[in-house]
This record gives sequence, structure tokens and C-alpha cells, in this order.
Amino acid sequence: MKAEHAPTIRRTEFMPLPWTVLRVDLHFSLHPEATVVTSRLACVRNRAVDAGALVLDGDELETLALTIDGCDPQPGTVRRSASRIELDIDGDEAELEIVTRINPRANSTLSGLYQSRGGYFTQCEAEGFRRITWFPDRPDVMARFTVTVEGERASCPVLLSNGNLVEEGELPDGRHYARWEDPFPKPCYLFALVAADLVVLERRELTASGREVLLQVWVEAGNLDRAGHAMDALVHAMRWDEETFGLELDLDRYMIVAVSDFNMGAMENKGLNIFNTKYVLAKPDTATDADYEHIESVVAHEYFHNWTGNRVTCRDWFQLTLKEGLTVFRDQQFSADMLAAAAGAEAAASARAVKRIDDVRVLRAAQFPEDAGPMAHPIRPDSYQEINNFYTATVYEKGAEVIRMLHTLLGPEGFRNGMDLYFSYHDGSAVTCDDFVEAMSEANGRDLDQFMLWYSQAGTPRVKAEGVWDGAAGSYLLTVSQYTPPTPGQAEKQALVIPLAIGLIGPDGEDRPLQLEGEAHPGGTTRVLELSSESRQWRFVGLDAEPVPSLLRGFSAPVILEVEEDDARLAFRMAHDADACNRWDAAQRYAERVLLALAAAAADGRAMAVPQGFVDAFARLLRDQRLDAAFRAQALSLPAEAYLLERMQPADPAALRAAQIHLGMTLGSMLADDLRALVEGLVEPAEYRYHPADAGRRALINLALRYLCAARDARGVALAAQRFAEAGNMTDRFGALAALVHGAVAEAEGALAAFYRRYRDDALVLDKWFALQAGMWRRDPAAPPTLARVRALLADAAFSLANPNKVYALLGSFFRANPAEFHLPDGSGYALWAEQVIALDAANPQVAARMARALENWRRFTPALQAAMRPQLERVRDAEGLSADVGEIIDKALA
Ligand code: 0A1
Ligand code: ZN
Repeated sequence: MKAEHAPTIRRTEFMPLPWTVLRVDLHFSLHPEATVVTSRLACVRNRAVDAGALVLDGDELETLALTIDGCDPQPGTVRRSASRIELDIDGDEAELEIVTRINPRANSTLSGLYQSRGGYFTQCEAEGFRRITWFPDRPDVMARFTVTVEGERASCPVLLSNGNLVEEGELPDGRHYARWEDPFPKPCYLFALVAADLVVLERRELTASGREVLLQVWVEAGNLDRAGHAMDALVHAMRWDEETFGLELDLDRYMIVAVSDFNMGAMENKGLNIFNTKYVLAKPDTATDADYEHIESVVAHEYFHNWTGNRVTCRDWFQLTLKEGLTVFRDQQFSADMLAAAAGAEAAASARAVKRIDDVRVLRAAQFPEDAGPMAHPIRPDSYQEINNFYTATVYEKGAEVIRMLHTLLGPEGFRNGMDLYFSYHDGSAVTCDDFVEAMSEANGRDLDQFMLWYSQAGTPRVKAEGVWDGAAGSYLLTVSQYTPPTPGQAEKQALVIPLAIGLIGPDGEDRPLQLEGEAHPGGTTRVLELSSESRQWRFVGLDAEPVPSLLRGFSAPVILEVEEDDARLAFRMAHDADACNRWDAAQRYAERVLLALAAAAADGRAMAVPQGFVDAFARLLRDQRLDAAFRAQALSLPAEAYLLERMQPADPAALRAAQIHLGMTLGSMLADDLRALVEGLVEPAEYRYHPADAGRRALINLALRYLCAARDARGVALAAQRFAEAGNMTDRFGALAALVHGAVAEAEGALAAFYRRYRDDALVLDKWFALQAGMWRRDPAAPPTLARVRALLADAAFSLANPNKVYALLGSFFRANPAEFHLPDGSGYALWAEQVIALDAANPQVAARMARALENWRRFTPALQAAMRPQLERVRDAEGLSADVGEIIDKALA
């Protein structure tokens, strides 16, 4: 039985520390099982605080020595626990020397200093530095670091840390050392060390002001041919930040290191970013277009953190969205600009919309469910038990939406002015979200007090809109209201500031100029209305006919729009909405309506029938050659299963799956001629290059193959099999394989085996192979459940519970991306979940907690499924030695 609950940390309880650290000198003597860390800390009293002890955090440290100004602490001046040391010190300055011993080989948490494939790597965000040495491990303690790394030359020829290399040399016994100096004060969560056998791809670039900088991408030998794309992305990110925000790289050297075992995507350690290999390595034969795109955006994300996160950091972890929401917004804008530039002037708007649609999909599939469940929290949470559980879609993705709304409300120039002011005030310090919004407010002379509610209120607001046409007056009265449902701990909600971008479409499909009552002239065809009260009306005048409103254009706010639209109107907007994002959304809404109706029929045992109107609207998009391929691929992809389940009351995965299978088969067979023509007609360049136009064509072909295989169209299946066999790149090969597997056609097993043979030694490609099988749909009820395959794959030689990528690929995909097969009525999926969460938790609580979250929304499911879930949730809750990470998730789920 779990003995106690981890304490809850509250945002309002923030207190500045009585002591801080100015300089840190670290010495690492690396040994796999006994690394000795010697730390010298130059500490000073914080003059803003009256009195108090010097407080140090530690976690699983063996303390060999601790002296203050060269002496042992006086008796009675030290209070120690396993995780905290408090020192009463006279005077205002002190030099601490602390020696600890740690065991990187036994560190399976991948937090602190750990080993991966024979090398040493660190991960310190959020609270990993305390697993290396005693330190006030909070982001508001910013110190200058010098680091000496000493290790074995044969196994670790490369020794890296933050900043500039100042010295290196040989030591006896086959050892060597390197000394690094970081000129910028930083919180310890940005500390990094790498000691490993790596090779480097290098480039020298000039910054805007003409300084030469050395850029490096470090990878394992044999992977140099996969590092080029990450390097290109880095250079593009550098240029973009110079041009867009006037922000230059401040270091002489910027390093990216790829590591195979990593809990997250990547980490922005100052000057020494550490990346999951998944977000660095790419070549056409092993990486898909989506991989190329993700690598570009993650490289940029970490690079952008150098200013938004590192130069200006967070005062405390409740402010996490200060750096994450802002940096995600920046990487989204960067990717949109990159896509637009590559697409060329004519296709730029569509390329941007395609990127925006991707972002909206992620928000709806990952953040909306979070906001509607037991883990719902504002982008700036009020409390947590384990901060690692708050690297969430809310903090990141909704946080980015909040920044985007500021950008929309203030305009690009106003936003830029706010950024400039923010840096002028806060460069080199650790601040709060209020500081950021205040800079935006001051730079623009705009009161943003009410806007701050976005930082404190959880839950997805509902925006309701109704229009009334007055034919005689030629006016259209739009009434818009807002309502945010209660979330745990927040029963009452206040009205938010919601920017609502809208257009009015005439019966001919053309946008009408927008003129509000009282205005002398119309002003554009898309305008941003600001809804800041519970309800408000706008009257548009000068209209020649009743318009169709297009609301929330570009997804201008992270809300759920509730508007009555019949099928005909959705089909009309699917065909005509000038806002590509809304055109896509019209297709999503129509598909959602059709799928939920089919699912209801399936649940009641009624016959399923797809409305002809939907097939026609779908076909029109499919055939519209004027639309670029990437957009068509978006518009013809059905809404994510996770999003649909969220919209279903109660969530019934089996019924929804029946609906999806039926709709896929119907579309695939009714439109088989078009789909085949599309696969055969879209010509591809012989040589693969990562380019949005090519990627769009590949995406559309792969989608067409999906529908054809879903319909078991014999010629379509043959096309997929042929493309699989002849593919010249991973996007085509994996797209065809996925279509065969998804359709569960006879060819699937042979193709899976061939794929495995070809890539058996390639860990990243095998992750795709695991994920694809974990996501398999059962089209024949007599076939063995996917669960049986997942169990078999857990025993595959290539699988390892110790590698997060493998866990996410196999278990993550099964628990999250395959609801119908996971939520089996007999509860066997839940038993696997409990067993695996408990097993993972013993080694890596962060990864276990992420897997645990797959069941947090269990109360949304049918009573029968809930009854099967509860005992498994309780089994995990009661497991011996459960971590605080998993404990927090389960307790909140069961509360
Ligand atoms: N700051 C990183 C994400 C990150 C967070 C925690 C980690 O370890 C627990 C690792 C990385 C980012 O936003 O990219
Ligand atoms: Zn980040």
C-alpha cells in the first residue's frame, strides 16, 4: 500500500530564497557506477530577504563531504534530510564545497546524470540537477557555471558542457578532461554534460552583427549522413529569429547532441541542447516528411528557447508557460513562415493554413480532453504534486494559443514592440507571466487585466453564435455568447477576452466586405471581433443577400464554437469558405456529425447509412485540382479518434470504431475511381527532397491508398503493395505499409515482415513498426485482438521498456491511438495497462506517469467500461512503492 500522498506545492506560497548562488564550479570524475561530483558554490545572501538558512535540494545523493569556507559546519547549524540540507551561516557570503557520489549506470529515470549506450548524458529540467549534487534547485537561482569533465578517453572521447571550451588535456590511466565556461548566468535546470563516443557535423555561420559562430550536431558514428537536416533547421531558425524578433545567437558555439534514451523531445540547455535522436536524425530512406517537419520545428523550438527561456527564464515552475507557450508560438510561426517561403507566393497562404490546421488538430486531440478531465489546469497551474506531470498540452499548446491571441489583438508590430520591451526589462532574470503580459500591455497602451484570466481559468470556453438576417434592411445581426464549464476546483468562471475572426460569405460563395452599423465604410472581408463580456451583438450592414457566417477564422481562439449549421451549410462552407482553416473545419464538423450518427446507429444495433450529401461534398474536395495537395490531404482526413470520443456522450470506442470502419469503406468504394486516378496521376519527382509541395502530394497519395485499402478495393490494394515494394523513400514506403496494415488486407503481414527485415537494426524506424502494429484495427471480429499482438511485441528482441521511444511507440500508441482495441469489454486492455504502468514506474516514473494518463478520463466512458477500469486504477494506486508522479495522476483520476 502506498503510505502517503506527496505534498501539494502551491503557486501562492512562492517565497524568495534567503541565499542564492553567484558562481558554481563543478568537477566530474566520471565512472559508470561511481561518479564523483565536486561542487564549489559562491553563495550570497539575498538582500531582499531578512534572514534565513541556506537551503540545498538533493535526491538520491551519497554525500562524501560538505564544508563551508573550508571548515566543517558548526554543530547545531545543519539540518539534514534525504532531500534537503539547511545551513545556518553567519555573514553575507559563503563558499561551500560539496562532494557527492552518484551512480549513472543505475539511473533508469533519465533525470540527472545517466548512461545511454555507453555515454553519459544529463537531463536537469525540471528538478534533475538535485540528483547530481546538492544545490538550491529552483529556476530563480541564476549562477555562472564552470565545469570540468574528466573521463575515460576510449569510451568517452568527447567531453562537452555548456558555453566555451577553455582547456583540455590528458590524464594518467587513459583518462582525459575538458574544462568549459558558460559566460551567462543560468538556472541549474539548463546545466548539461555529455561524455560519449560521438562524431560531429559542423558549420560556421555569421550572425546578423557579423560574429562568427560554430554550430555543431553531435551523433553516433554512422549517423553523420542523417544530421544535415537538423543543421539546416538550426541555421534557418537563427536567421528567422534575427529577422523576426531581432534576436541573435549570443554564444560562440552552439551544440546539439542526439541521444537514444530520452524522456521527452529535446532540451534547451544553454549552448548544449540535448535531443532525442527522433528529433535529429533524418535521411530519405529512414525518415518521413512528417519526421522532417518535426525535426525542423523541434530544433527551432530549442533554439528559440535561448531567448525565451534561457536569457529570460521562469521565476518558479508555475510560470512554465512563460517560456513554453511563447516558444511553441514562436516555433509555430517559424514553421508557417518556412512552409510559406518554400511554397512560393501563390501557394503561401494555403501552406500557412495547412500548418495552422496541424496545430489545431493537436490542440483538439490532446488539449481539449485534458481540459475536460481530472487533470484540467490553467496554463499557469495553481498547484502540483509533481512538476514533471505539468509539461502538458495545456501549458504548451494552449499556452501558445494564448500568446497567439495577444499577437492577434495587438497586431504583429504591437506584439514585436511588447517583446522588445520584455527583453529590455527582464534580460538576465527570472520572471513571471504577469511580467510578460505587463510588457505587452505597456508597449501597446492597452489594459490586459481581463486578458490575464486566460492564465488562471481552466477549461475550454464554449462560444455560441446566432445570426438573424433582416432582408429589408440588408443587415445581419450576430449574437455571440461565451460560457466556460466548471473544472476541478473552479466552479465559477468569468468572461474572457476572446478574439473572434469572422467573415460573411455571400450566396455566390464570395466573401462580402464587412461594415458594422455606424461605420462609414466597410473594412476588409475578415475582421476580428472582441468578445469580452458574456454576450454581445454586432450588426453588419450593407449586405445584398443573407450571408453564411464563417466564424473563428484561422482558429482565432482556443474555444469550442457552437453554431447551428445544417448539412447544406457545412457543404457550402466546405466548398467556398475563403479561410482555408475554416474550410477544413467545415469538413471536420460535417465528418464529425456523420461519424457520431453512425456510431449511435452502431450502438443501437441499427443499420449504418452515410448521407449522400457528405459523400458528394467529400468528392468535390477530392476532385478540386485548384486546391493544393497538402490542403486536400488535411480536408479529407477524418477528425482524430480522441477528439471524437471527447464529443461522444458517453464515449463508446467500439461503436465509434464501427462507424469509422463503415465510413472509410463507404468513401473508399464509392470514390475508388477518383482515388486510384489520384494515386496514379500525381507525378512525383524521382529524387526525394523534403519540400512542402512534394510532401503534400505524398500525403494525398498515402491518404488515397488508405481509403482504397479500407474499402478492400483490389486494384487499390495492388497499388499500395506495389508502391510499398518500389518506394524510394520512407514517406512512400511507410505510407503504403500503413494503408495495407490499416486495411488489414492479406498483403499486410508480408509487408510488415519485409519492413522489419530491412530495418531490423534501425531503432528509430522500428519505432514506426511498433507503433503501426499497436494501432491496428480489427476489421474481422473473429481475428485475434490487437492486444495479443501488443503482448507478443513486448517480448520482441527489439523492444525495451527502458527506452522511452519504444514505450511511447508500442504502449503509448496502443493506449492512446487505438481506443477500440484498448478498451475491450473484458477489461484485458486495462489489465495490461496496470501491469505495464507498475513495471515502468519502478524504473522511470516520468514515463510511467505519461502512460498512466491514458486512463485519466475514464469517467467519460460507458458504465460497463468504467466498471472494468476502476479495479485496474485501484490496483495501480495500491501498488507497492508507487512514485509521486503516478500517484498524482491516479489520485486525481479517482478523486
Ligand atoms: N524544456 C523542454 C522540454 C523538456 C522538459 C522536461 C524534460 O525532462 C523532464 C526534458 C525536456 C522543451 O520544451 O523542449
Ligand atoms: Zn520548450
